[in-house]
Amino acid sequence: MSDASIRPCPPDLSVDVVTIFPSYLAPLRESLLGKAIERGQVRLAVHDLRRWATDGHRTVDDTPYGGGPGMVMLAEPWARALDDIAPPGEPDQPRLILPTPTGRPFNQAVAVELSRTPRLLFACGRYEGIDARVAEYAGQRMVVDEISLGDFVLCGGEVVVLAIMEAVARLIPGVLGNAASADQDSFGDAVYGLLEAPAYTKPANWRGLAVPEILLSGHHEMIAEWRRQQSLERTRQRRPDLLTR
Ligand code: J9N
Repeated sequence: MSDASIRPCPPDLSVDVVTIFPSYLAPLRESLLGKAIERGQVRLAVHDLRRWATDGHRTVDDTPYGGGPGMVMLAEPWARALDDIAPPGEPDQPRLILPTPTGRPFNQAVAVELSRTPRLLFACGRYEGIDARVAEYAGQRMVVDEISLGDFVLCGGEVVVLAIMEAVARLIPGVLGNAASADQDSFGDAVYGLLEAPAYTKPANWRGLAVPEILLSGHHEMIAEWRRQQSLERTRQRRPDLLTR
């Protein structure tokens, strides 16, 4: 058998991140995702957008047409980055994730969807966003997904990538210590159904605060019923929107 036929297994998930702050993404190599990268189960490449700048000053932004505050990221460095990472005409194009406060809201269903996508390419915008033609250009050959982490404003997409990748990584079978796929369903229930009941551990009395008696009783049926009650009450108080859906 020739050496050429001996090759490592391809990763389950391949992730590219383009940013002007590559060190901001260092936490991606920690913890469970870091271990998956070390095992070769996940491939991660973080790229500095300035590598694809076209001038000596490594400029990646300019003033907005139509006026207004702040700067808009130039289309050309982004297009060069996309063309290098995912050359046009090549099969198996990644899904392009664009973090933006104007995107579709991120939630557990989106995390599940992304965990089943073999190749993700995150484009971290800063300032007042990326020239809108970049999404149009990428859309000519890849699925473009503009995603919001919630109704608040961040300075850039880097923290969004950290959050999305943590949510996605724990759903990849074998990335989590225990059976990730089994966990997926119960966590799905917790997120889409009701909020979880409060949790307690030893000691039963701590600084004058007691664990609810029922949890010490050993009556599994009644405990389940109590938890259900707590879930309902919490959800009614904190997330009534979950009950009307
Ligand atoms: N949900 C969300 C995303 C953002 C971003 S992405 C790039 C700049 C700001 N803020 N809030």
